Amino acid sequence: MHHAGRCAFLLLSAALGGCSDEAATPAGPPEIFENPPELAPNAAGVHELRLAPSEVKIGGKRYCLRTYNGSIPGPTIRVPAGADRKVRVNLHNDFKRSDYRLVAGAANTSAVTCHDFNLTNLHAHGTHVQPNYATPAAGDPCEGSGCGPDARYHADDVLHEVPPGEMAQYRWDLDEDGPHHEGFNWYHPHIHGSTAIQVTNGAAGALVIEGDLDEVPGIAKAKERIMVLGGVPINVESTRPLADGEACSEDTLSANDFEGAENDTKPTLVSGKLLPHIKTSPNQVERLRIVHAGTPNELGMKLHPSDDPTCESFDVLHPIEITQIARDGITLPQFYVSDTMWVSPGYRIEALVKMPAEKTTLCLVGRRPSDLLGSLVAIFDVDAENGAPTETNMPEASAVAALAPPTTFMGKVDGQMVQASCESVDKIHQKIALLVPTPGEKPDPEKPAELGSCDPGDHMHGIDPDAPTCICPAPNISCRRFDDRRAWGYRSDRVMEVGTTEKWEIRAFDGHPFHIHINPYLVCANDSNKEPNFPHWRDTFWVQAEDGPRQILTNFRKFTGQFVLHCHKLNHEDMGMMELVEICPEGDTNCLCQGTDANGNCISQGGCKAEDLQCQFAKEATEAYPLPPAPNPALCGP
Ligand SMILES: [Cu+2]
Repeated sequence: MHHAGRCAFLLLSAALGGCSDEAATPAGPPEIFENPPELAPNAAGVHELRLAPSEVKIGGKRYCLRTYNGSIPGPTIRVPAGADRKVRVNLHNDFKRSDYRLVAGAANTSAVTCHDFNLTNLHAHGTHVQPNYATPAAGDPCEGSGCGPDARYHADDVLHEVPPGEMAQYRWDLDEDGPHHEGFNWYHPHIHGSTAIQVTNGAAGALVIEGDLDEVPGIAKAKERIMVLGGVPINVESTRPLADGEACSEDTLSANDFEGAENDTKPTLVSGKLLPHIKTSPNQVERLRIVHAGTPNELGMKLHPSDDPTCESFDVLHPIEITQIARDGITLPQFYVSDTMWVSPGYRIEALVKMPAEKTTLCLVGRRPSDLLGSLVAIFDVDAENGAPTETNMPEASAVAALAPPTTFMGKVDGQMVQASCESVDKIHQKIALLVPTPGEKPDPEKPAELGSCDPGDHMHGIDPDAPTCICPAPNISCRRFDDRRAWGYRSDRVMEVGTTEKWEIRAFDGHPFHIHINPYLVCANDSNKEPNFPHWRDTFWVQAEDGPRQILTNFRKFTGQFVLHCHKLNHEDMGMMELVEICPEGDTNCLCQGTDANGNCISQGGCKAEDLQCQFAKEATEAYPLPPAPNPALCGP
């Protein structure tokens, strides 16, 4: 066996030794992994979620964080199998007042904005439901406070805002467009500018939608582990644990600085615990249900055997094979077997691992760009003393594949109903570039020396008359920021007709997890070194520069309205790496506009307002990407 010490580095290209961050190593006895508590609905069938400052212990220290129901992660919402399921959630914002803070990125072309870190709302990530309001159900109007117009519930409405002291009533009608795919999803706040701070405080929880997959032999009795990976910035200078005797309140929040949300060296918490031990038995089939509820970096996770119970050293050359059966809450059409699980922010991975037959230790190690040697994330204690295994057989691949949604489907492509698949649709309907860099010199706008409180009156989020035309702000989608598009008064950034299928090409500078709400999309065959290469359905996937353009097939089913697509590095999203998407009713040509110009004329897909020169440069820069756009003296001067 080849062993590596905690901070050893083996000079073998394939063998990076383990190295756990001593600063993040918990003091005292090891923590034992537990699934997060489950949130039972109240007598009226409502799940009550309260966002509030709460005292939480991490690694033996007390922190005051924004949490759901007092714990990190938030409680699991589990929806049993069934038909016509309507999941009700009342979200209470138990903060008392606003807390405006600066949001600014490290890149010197990033704008400085001011957002209320205590403003919130709720996103049901992975659900296919109405994007704005739930369809009225006879005899079940929304009553009391927190309802939308016409006594309607909010559905997966991330454009709604819930200020301090207020609440909102959500209802996710899972089976409105046919039986909802079963799988592992999650919920979290989604307020532009304040998402990263709230989620990296631990405000996120699992949303389990049950179904036929849960009955498959080999899965039904496997040990279910709900692993919400979070990154509270306990390693960052601006994060302040509670002092002895200090109470947690909205005046003593521990992690309240965007710098912490952006930090890429945060230790990875597993369902709120630092380096927990997972007690299991020889031959046990483990069902790992993993969500990356942190930001910004992807994690390459491996399971290394060790013969020392604390993983001081482990066998780097022989990681255990991991069988992935679902991604993003959707069953895969075939098993994806790999020794590495690449988990990006927003991802869900459902994986099965059969534990070794003998008493041993398995070390779950995560690697990321800022931590190539990797850090221990969790330890599996495999020991017969933990009881008899509940399942020792893996499921049949065919039994799982039979439950995967088909990768060929009836779709309306360019006005024709066809058998749509990645192969059958050739035309690229839209191109999206994640973070277009600006060619040549970058400006260095005045940056605050440190982040902190701000006055929203000083940051009106309007059009900046001094903004240079031929610069792509950082970060951006197709060279534009969400905030700038709103300031210019575009109603939406991308408009599609309901029931249509389009092929999109996504490119990235650097690497970014691309997420669309409401409708999953088909990721086409590819040669990624991190992901399944066969076509499969996703709602978030990592696009990196070295892979070149990646193709997806969209399928905007059933629901009309507005929602968003964005980078799931939540700090990027908060800085403007997001677009407003609108799905229009069939034949509604007035809707198929991004907005109207000064004369009331429709601005069609990809168009710009005449006076919006930045939009015109952005279009040229996106079309040319990855090359720089051709010089355009009319826009950019000589
Ligand atoms: Cu990004």
